Amino acid sequence: HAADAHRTDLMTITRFVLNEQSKYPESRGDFTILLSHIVLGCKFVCSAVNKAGLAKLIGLAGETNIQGEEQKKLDVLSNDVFVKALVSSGRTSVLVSEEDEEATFVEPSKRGKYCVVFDPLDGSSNIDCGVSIGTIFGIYTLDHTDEPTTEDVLKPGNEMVAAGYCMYGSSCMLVLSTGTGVHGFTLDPSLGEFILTHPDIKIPNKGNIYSVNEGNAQNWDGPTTKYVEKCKFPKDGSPAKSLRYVGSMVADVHRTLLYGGIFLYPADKKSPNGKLRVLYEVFPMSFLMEQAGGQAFTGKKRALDLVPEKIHERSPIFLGSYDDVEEIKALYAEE
Ligand code: P6P
Repeated sequence: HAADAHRTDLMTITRFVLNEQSKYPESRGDFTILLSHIVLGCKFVCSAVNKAGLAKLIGLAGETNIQGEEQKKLDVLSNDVFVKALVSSGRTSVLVSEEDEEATFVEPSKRGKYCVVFDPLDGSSNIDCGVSIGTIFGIYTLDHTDEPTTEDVLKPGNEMVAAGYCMYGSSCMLVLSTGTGVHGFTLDPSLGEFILTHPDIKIPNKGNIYSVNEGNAQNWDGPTTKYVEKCKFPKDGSPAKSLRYVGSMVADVHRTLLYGGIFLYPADKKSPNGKLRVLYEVFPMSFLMEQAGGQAFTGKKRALDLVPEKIHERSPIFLGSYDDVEEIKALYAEE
């Protein structure tokens, strides 16, 4: 049984990544050290999120972040924890966070060969009502020894070497890909360890769930409108799809990854580039979807082929089951 294996085999995330990295003889364990610091950040945020209501951490910090959203104390706390953990790992040179207007350039003595882009607490507007929220991250390698610049993170998602998210919900689950499939680890609070519970996650080729904020329907373009119409009123006699929309990307993407279906945050008249951020929402989730056998599309191209020009750039995104995304690609191709 999984429980027995858990008790005796203890495949922790650190052990799992060490196994993965041992396949690369030249690896010096830098990635494993980087990941262990990301895991530390996730454990801290998980504990803080679970105590938020009690520790009066909810409520406004009185500041607004560059997205113009009111920052909640947990946002600020999570961001501080991740920045400190990543800098202290000594394995990073450039950090981009949803919470910080400018990139963070690590001081020379602590620089390493990775650049990390992350949203420390995505979906944070849901904190006060107890809806699942999460941390999303993507990892690039620094391919030079000169002074690091934002150019080192303004790279297409297809150059990411790893990506993942940690969902703080009924359980705390870290989903990770280092380019060889997608694996899910569940935090065992009694051990303080993430244990491998979902090895080699594959998304179903087709799903019967669509996930979009229908409240934006009046602003959608033709292909998105046609696609959603098709989900609700299928012409070929197939059953209508179910709508599931949490409004927290990590929760919506996690359900899509496990159950199949499609998640859409389209462009609309109000936001011509959609709402979700390329570096630390679109790219990591697209990386995971492709690694799980699904795909991710921007309405114009493969999401991972986007080349961002600004660190907080947005993009429309359609991601999930391979066949479902194919359908919306066909509608955009007709346009
Ligand atoms: P809307 C949360 O604020 C977030 O950034 C994502 O987590 C989520 O998918 C999206 O915005 C929800 O946006 O416009 O539907 O509320």
